[in-house]
Amino acid sequence: MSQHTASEHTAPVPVLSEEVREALDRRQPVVALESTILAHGLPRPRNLAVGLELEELVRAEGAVPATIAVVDGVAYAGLDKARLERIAGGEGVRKLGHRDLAPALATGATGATTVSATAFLAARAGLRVFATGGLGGVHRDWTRSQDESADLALLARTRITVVCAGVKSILDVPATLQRLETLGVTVLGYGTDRFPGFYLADSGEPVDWTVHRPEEVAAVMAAQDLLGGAESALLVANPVAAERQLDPELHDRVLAEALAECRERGITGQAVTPFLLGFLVRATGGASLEANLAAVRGNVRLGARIARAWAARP
Ligand code: PSU
Ligand code: MN
Repeated sequence: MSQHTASEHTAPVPVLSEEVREALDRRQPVVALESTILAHGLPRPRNLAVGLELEELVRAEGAVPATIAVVDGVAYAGLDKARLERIAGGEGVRKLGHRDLAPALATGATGATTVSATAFLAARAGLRVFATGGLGGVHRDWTRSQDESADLALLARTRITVVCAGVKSILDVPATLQRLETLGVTVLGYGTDRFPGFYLADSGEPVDWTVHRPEEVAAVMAAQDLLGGAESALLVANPVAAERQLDPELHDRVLAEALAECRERGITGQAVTPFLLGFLVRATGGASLEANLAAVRGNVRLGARIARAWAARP
């Protein structure tokens, strides 16, 4: 019987950076960061600067960053600068959801990980806190297109805490919240009883539970473990600061224009999100990008504080 021991196929999944491994060994706080937002969600070359800045924000809060991506068929938690540059460079960098990980590893592909792939790899590495911008969700027109991000189903079966600013208003927000309820994913509003609207502090939808401090989030995480059973995630919905949100009137107007243009041009499937996001950036003169970045920075800072509270538990 032959044995297959090619080293690239026996690397641990994910490979941890030195810094991340040491922090985990010492029970120090670590925050997982997503890479799709860098490779496919932000314009180049600013994306690389943002990637480095987010890692620095985590460190400034006393935690260790673990940016997650697949480079040359190897999954990493904690990227060195060269690998972060590969991911931010864009050329040949695929978008990898959870289901894409196996073929990416098997074929030596390079790709940025979405929330579903990042949450999966982070949990596998023993990380408990993950900060991102917005989750994928249920798309408008979903009754016809059946377009619903794999993020939701993956979070229903993965024990991780995800800090996000809600879901983008280009999605069907009430339907996304309903699906999270059906799937049994717990949602906490951070300092708010409203579900945030990514670019906006308030999507117009309520949330059932409100917390105000990182220690309260850590207490809910501990209670999840105490309950046991289904390995669902915990969503911490953290609104962008009101003074940094996109002007709601401008938001509603350009969103309606973007959706109409998308329909007219017959854009569908994978192309919808990049088209709408690009349209919003142009139509708001870059203001949507600034609100987007403000939301992500706030989530990363809060993620680090939650990771600290979690690491400090008795
Ligand atoms: N929200 C953002 N920017 C992004 C994404 C979401 O503000 O780049 C990315 C995330 O990686 C998310 C993914 O997991 O889009 C969802 O993609 P899809 O709908 O194809 O599952
Ligand atoms: Mn989709």
